[in-house]
Amino acid sequence: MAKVGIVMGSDSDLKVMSKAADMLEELGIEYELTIISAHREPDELIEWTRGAEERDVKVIIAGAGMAAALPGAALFALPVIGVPLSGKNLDGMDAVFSIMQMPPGVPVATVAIDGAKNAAILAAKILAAGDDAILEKIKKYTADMKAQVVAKDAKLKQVGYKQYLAEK
Ligand code: RP5
Repeated sequence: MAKVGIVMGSDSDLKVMSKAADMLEELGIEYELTIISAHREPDELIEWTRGAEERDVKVIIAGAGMAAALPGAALFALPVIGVPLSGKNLDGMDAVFSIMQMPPGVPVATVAIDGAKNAAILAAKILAAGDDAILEKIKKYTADMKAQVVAKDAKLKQVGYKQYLAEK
């Protein structure tokens, strides 16, 4: 079965990157979760990426902070989504620029800083192009999201902003 490969540079990234796993579980999409540091174990990263296609990984979500290196991106023929992670000193700006500024010919779809949930939804949308069941789940997720905002607005109008905030 088609799956998403989630890879991150350190276990210190796991708290944020687990949100991608949560979202994929909610959509019923298989995934694998791996820690490989591009800087500390480049050979392992290359091996993992080379084997991804054989393992039926159709999209990779790569999360990294600081000088976020995604050298494996060039080895994977299918889409790669990068999640820049907020580091300790530069609040993730370092990782954003590292991940966004891939050289011509090596595209990486970059989501927001710590945007692991959106990375999972984007991965699901990529899979949905060839999978009607996933497409229906995404449509339902989007409709549910809208319904939640509509309900919040109705409550705001009903109880007023002071009561609304007091209950929040
Ligand atoms: C990056 O360096 C990792 O993705 C992580 O965000 C950052 C710090 O790693 P640790 O020192 O916490 O292992 O490669």
